[in-house]
Amino acid sequence: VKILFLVKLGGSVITDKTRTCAFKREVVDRLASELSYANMKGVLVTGAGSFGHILAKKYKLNEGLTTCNLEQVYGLARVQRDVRLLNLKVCNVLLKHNLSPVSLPPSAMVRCNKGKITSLDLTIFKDYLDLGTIPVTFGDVVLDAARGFCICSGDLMMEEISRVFKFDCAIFVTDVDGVFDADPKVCRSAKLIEEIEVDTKIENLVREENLFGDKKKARNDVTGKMFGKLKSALKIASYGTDVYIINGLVDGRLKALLCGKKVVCTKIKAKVKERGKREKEVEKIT
Ligand code: IP8
Repeated sequence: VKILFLVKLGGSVITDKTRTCAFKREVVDRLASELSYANMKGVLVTGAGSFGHILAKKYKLNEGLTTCNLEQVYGLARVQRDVRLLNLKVCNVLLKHNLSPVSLPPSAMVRCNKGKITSLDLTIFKDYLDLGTIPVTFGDVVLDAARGFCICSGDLMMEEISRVFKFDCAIFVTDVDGVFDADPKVCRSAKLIEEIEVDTKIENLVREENLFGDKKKARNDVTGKMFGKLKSALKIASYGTDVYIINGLVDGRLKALLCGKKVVCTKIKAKVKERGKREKEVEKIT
């Protein structure tokens, strides 16, 4: 039976985060060739990078609808357009590599309440998978019952999809080798954590000397953007799927992992009880 993957191409890998709407075509082209080489079967998620985060911050979209709403609504429309554009750019590259991506925008499929997904018809993903396509969804701005709208990140989509589907493996393709015990950009002796158990407390991963008495601040500083990712990864692992955080800027690493080889990465081991229950094929959705 073919292995079923859930892969997120992070915004920092597929875009230049310092410039608005800067697409890293060469990197995406290489990653697409790696997916194609491995004949990847599964679902893809694209992060927003500089196609989403810069304007989302400008228009304060993470706060939902506030008083200056007309400007915000315009901002919402721009960000939705931009993240869709990025997703289609990725799909274009995938098509060139003979893959069959189908773009599925959360703005048209997802409803949230206070930032949590309350409705998403995942049978659409299943049916597109069964057709032999690669469903490709992404971080987006979606409707929210309490806040008008909210940001639905690619990580949140990863969590929701893997809560219902049973994937064999989830991969976060990032711009670092994995999770470190200290900030590798600041601390020269920072060590890559190769394996994390599903019930690990994130603050226990941080080295004692980095805590400075303020655990919360320290763990944010240390793991940076990785903190949120790790939370998502632990949740996905708790649903019974092994999760890998890998560096997509290193040639061949994604391909090797998709082909079942051992690579430099952080692996978050799935909850054994859940893994035992897991079927090899997509679970029947009721
Ligand atoms: O890059 C964020 O998605 P992410 C989506 O997966 C927007 O965190 C609209 C900023």
